[in-house]
Amino acid sequence: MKLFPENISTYGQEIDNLFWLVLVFVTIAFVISLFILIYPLVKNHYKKVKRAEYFTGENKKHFRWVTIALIFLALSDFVILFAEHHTWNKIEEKPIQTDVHLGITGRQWNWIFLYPGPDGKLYTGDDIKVDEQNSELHIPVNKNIVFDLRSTDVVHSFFVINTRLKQDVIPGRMNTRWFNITKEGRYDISCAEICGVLHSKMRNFLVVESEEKYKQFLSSLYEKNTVRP
Ligand SMILES: [Cu+2]
Repeated sequence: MKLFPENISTYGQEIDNLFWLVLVFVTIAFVISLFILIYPLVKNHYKKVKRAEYFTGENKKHFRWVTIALIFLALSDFVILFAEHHTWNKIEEKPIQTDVHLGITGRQWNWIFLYPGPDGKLYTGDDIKVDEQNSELHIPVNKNIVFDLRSTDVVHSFFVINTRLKQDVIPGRMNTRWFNITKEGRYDISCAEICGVLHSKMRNFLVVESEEKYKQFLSSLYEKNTVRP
């Protein structure tokens, strides 16, 4: 049985593992809480004494159980923090080598892609902007793709489920994130933050292709955007 959408990024598996770890703790806490809630209900249902008692937790015996529950929750939090530390650092920090640097901007209601122009550098005069609904973001496979995330209006969230990356984009702030995609194909880019009436239409696509095809795509993009006299 396939529970998750296909993972295509180098760090996706680590995120999935963390998901399972969190799920284990949450399930244990859920089952224990339900037991504490339901067991006395069933046990006392047929008893004559119906009055409920109120425990303030000051009694030593009661206080002990409150403390045990607290310690269990705190410990599981620490285990999760410890386990996620490495993965989160990796995703938050830029990779040592940037192969492709892009700009991605959220607006109501599509993602805007900024490619470096023929000089290969972003934020120079020849950058090319693609600002269309349902447009595709082309990137080469097996390369470190670093992108600056921004918003022009409200809070959006850049989400490519197959990469396991979800990042809020905040007006007035820039967040830099990266991924390295190991499988060619066409994937959904969505917005994971309700951002207005057409939020559900905020959909673009990630096209992962060979280096050759990516270069061809860039050349055709440059040709299209060249202003001829
Ligand atoms: Cu949005």
